[in-house]
Amino acid sequence: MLTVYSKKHRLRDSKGEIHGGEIVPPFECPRRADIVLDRINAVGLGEVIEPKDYGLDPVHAVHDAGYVSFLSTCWDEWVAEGFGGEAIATSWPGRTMNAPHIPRNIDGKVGYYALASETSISEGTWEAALASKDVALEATEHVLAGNGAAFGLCRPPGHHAARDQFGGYCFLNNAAIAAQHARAKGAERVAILDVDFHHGNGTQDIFYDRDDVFFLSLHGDPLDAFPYFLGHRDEVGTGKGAGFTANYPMPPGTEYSAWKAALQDALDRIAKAKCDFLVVSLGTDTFKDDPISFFKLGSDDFTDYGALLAGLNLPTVFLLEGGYAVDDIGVNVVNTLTGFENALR
Ligand code: OKP
Ligand code: ZN
Repeated sequence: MLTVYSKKHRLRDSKGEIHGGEIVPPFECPRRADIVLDRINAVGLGEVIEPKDYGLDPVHAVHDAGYVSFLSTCWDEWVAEGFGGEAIATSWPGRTMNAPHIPRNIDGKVGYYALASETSISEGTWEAALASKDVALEATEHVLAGNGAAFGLCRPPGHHAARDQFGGYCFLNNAAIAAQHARAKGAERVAILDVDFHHGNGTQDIFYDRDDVFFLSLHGDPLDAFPYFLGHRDEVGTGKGAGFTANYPMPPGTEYSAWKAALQDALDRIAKAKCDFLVVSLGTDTFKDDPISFFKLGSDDFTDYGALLAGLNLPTVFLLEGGYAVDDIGVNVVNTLTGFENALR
């Protein structure tokens, strides 16, 4: 399987993350991508290529123009304001504020466009986010060209990024950008299957009212896990999108047998919905030793479900999302990809 990779991911190297009341070294760190790339090369998964620059049109196809402009200038505005450290949101338009106006002050703007405060915007974040969406688009192009499957080694991840909000380590929604690009290039109905431990609230937000992109997510119950406010079973889409969102929240301690049953239900639904293209939001934070998650998958389980995904027999783009047991992330990601490939043989 082809891998698309950009070393520009390193430009996303924030100093700290707010976690458990302290600022700690970010879980979402450059070493994650290094370990995945090392494993790809160690097993000889296939060629590794760099992406082209696809510009901003595919970004504007799913994100708000004001949000994109904010991301592109945030760091410079933060520095110009005389702030040090990194841009961290401290005030939001909370539930009792309608936010009819977007603040002029950068501190206010960061709050307006943030959905959580753990994720700081640091120097180079925008450039890395741009490279990450190019990785997703290049992998998508490769699959659209008839090559079966490809892996986009995206970093930073994307699935928490909504039409006009960042957070959960995500800035541009790589999976949404890829799915929309596949639609623009002729796919009739795209399925986005999100197997990351966390609910893909951003992807759900972007496609909630649409029937041409079917979003399905298996994740930790939002009553117990980030992103806390979205991902419940009764969120099924709206308008003509009703029935084209499916959520599978699962409790702390969920083992592979229960997770696999949810996956099989999701795969049945994708097959019945006549989808002709698949984007997999591939997070391996379902792993038993993940430091911020609570599912119990073992490394062999990734191989097993990779094979199940191949059963859909669809053109498939895998895009990296989360996975914070860094020493194991390479094995777990590549097990999914080789499980998929070996099942096709
Ligand atoms: C990103 B992805 C920190 C709670 C917030 C954010 C998790 C973001 C996960 N105490 N954690 O879905 O892997
Ligand atoms: Zn995650």
